[in-house]
Amino acid sequence: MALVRTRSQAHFARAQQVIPGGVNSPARAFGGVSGTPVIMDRADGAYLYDIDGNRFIDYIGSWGPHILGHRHPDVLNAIQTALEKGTSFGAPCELETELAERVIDAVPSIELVRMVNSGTEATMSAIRVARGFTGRNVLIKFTGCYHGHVDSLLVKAGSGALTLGTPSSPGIPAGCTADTLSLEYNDCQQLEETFANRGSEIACVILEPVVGNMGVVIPTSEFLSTLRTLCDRHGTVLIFDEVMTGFRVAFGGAQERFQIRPDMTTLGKIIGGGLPVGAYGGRRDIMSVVSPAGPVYQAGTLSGNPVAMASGIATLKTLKATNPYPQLEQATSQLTTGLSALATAAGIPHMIPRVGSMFTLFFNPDVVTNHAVAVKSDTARFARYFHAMLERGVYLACSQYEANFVSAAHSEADLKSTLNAAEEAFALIR
Ligand code: HOZ
Repeated sequence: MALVRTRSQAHFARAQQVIPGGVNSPARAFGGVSGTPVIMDRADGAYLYDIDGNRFIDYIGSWGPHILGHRHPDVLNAIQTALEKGTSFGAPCELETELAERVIDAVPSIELVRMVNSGTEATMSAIRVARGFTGRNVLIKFTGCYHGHVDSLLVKAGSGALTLGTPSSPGIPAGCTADTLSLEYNDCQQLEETFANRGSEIACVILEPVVGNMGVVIPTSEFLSTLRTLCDRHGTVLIFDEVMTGFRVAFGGAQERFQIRPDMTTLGKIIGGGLPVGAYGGRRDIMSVVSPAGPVYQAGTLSGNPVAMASGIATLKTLKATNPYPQLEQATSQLTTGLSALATAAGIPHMIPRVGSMFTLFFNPDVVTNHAVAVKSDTARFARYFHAMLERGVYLACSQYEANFVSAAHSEADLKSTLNAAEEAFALIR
């Protein structure tokens, strides 16, 4: 029997009257899979509940923040306690220093850190700081990586931009992107050549050290070490955008997992525990140029917001105390191994890159190492798979070019139900 979603559909029609495309972020619009989005009512643990009363096993976790599952009691308690004391002071508070200390403790390459409100703000500010520090303008990014909707970074971008076929956006003056070079991920030769030609002009290189925004793409160790070497050689600031991977692929992020020390790091998602928090930080000499310590300006009315800080602190505290990472690794590996066996049995060409608890099922027989390979995926088959899983109560990222996330709240039974759903879905889409 088909899932009843009449209330969701009616509400989406209403939302479209007052919100562009009916959504507040394009990645949610089901643009890559067609149909109408599910309108959510509440969440708990590993589940989302929509306004029609359907329950879904959630593999998005709000696009990454909910590594502990929804409504973790420690996080809720911390938010409630902070709320009692006020929602925003517009003045320093103790909580922002505590979260900064916890971030620095977990990520040794970060010596000073500034709190902001989103990943976009974090990357935008990090780029400004790198340019201010080096006195150079050129930046390198990688095609298919997404670093939020920053003008200079919305060039050949991933995530919703890639899904909706607008990887570079109108509304951005050519001048904003004139100094942005977009290279192919994992291509060491192209990187070497670019540095050989323009090394002295390059302020920074920014990358997702595991890509989540063209689906999960794993860096080669040669790629990461080449980046480090070239940046050192040319005095270029190496920025790891760990908005998605920070506290996700290891407590200390991808830099801990791969043992590469960037000069700057951007964070978001998990450090807010589900409330809006971003952060950027790095070497003391670089971060010392940030105002008011130095001349590079960056500010925010709600930055360091006490409720958001409390949520982030509780999340990091719980992650440190419970160390769910081995369990997440095991559960996600069990899930992706199971999915791969079922897809193979159904004769469906696929690849499932996984790092820790992030994974993407690509309907693509080739190893996805970069954007050029990722876009060869069978997105029509993905759309059919997505809807077959949704019908069976499994809520996946609604694009081939996104990561899925397993949380500490996903049980053995949830994984089993997901695999049962996938077996039926694969039979329908082969
Ligand atoms: N940029 C996020 C996924 N890669 C999407 C955020 C959202 O739409 O909620």
